[in-house]
Amino acid sequence: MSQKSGFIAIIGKPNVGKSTLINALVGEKIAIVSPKVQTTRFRITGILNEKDNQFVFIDTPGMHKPLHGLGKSMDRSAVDSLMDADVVMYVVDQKYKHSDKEILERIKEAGLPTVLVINKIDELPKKSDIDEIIVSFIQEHTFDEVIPISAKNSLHLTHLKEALEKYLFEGPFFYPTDYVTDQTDESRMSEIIRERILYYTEQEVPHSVAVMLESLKVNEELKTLDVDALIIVERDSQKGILIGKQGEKLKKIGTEARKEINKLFDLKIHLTLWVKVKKDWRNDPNTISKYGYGK
Ligand SMILES: Nc1nc2c(ncn2[C@@H]2O[C@H](COP(=O)(O)OP(=O)(O)O)[C@@H](O)[C@H]2O)c(=O)[nH]1
Ligand SMILES: [Mg+2]
Repeated sequence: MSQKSGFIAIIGKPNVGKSTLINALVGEKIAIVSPKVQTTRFRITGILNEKDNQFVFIDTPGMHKPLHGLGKSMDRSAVDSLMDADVVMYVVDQKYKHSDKEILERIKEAGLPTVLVINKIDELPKKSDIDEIIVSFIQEHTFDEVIPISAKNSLHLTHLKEALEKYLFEGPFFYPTDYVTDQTDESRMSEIIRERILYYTEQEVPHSVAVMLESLKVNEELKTLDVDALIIVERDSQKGILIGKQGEKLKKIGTEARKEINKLFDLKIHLTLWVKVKKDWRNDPNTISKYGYGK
């Protein structure tokens, strides 16, 4: 049998479960997940090798109407992913709405085969609820396949992979078979820290936060990796919220992030978090790209 591979763009509105899906497909945390919108800020690839197939999934920030510079760069990265893709998964978690129209038109313009993925079916009590969602979409748009799944419970993912396999191309693999992502370890670590921040903060704080690793040093004596991470917020008040009473919150964020990183990379890190205020960084193109979100 010959090798087949392809790029699969995961497109959809914020919060439909795109990042949960890429993690479930690859079987490892590639992209962070949260109930808050705009969790994913840049395009992330997740690589799955199975038999003679290499699936390169591209997770994207959700398509939405951008309000600031960071939002614009996020929206662009979703559109760009269409240009690289061989097939698109359009992920939804509810019936067709007018706001789906614009996104579906962009996909149509790209001329790519499109699989409609109905996610979160674990939350739907009746099979007829799934059917209603399917009908609402196929009345409005032509899809090549329709697959209901639950990314959270890994339900029907085999079915989904079989559907996608048809759109892979014969040829050599794009990535070595031991790669799960093209993100750097540093990027994955700072994302895990950001995920913990999203978990423990509310309202405007999650959207105002950026995380950057300042230094990584191997401590030969203790056989640990010493990591300094800088958390950037937009206002003094946000810095206060993040640190919490007597540093309680920041400590919790640090402890949980460290555990998660230790587990994921199978190493012992010693993590120190710093918080800095940089006013209005989300509208500063230089800062956006410096923090790894732009091009
Ligand atoms: N019940 C249920 N929740 C899900 C499922 N997939 C994702 N979620 C939840 O939906 C929220 C958004 O998920 P995320 O993957 O960050 O969405 P994204 O913005 O599209 O990347 C999180 O709270 C997930 O736990 C699913 O299959 N079932
Ligand atoms: Mg996401």
